[in-house]
Amino acid sequence: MKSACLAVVACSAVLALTTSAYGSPHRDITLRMHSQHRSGESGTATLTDLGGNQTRVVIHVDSENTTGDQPAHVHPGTCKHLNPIPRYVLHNVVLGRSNTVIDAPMSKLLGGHWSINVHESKDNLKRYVSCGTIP
Ligand SMILES: [Cu+2]
Repeated sequence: MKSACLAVVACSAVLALTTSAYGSPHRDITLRMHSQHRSGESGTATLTDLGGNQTRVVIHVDSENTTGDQPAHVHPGTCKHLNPIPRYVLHNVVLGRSNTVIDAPMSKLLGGHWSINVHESKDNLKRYVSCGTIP
């Protein structure tokens, strides 16, 4: 009798863990990427909850004025008050596109504490060309 009871408790615990990790994925979020320093690189970034503590980040920005690869990151802070030290490295934006899976749960990225930014080039990282605050 006692062992049957323990088995039920164990199963419930496993079920609870599974549900919290994978059971209720967040909806996709699309945010605006704003052009900075007259770059003309505005567009969107879309976050997709992949479960398992992973999130896909897809950037689409206007690439008319760009050449070459542009570094992109998730930084702590809002676009207005950006911490310059990146927390998650995204694939370079090439012709206005970047698509990266990062090891961060979507729940961690929500709440206005993080921003996605694009830099002009690896040789001119200081010039930010596009930014969007994750709502
Ligand atoms: Cu950056």
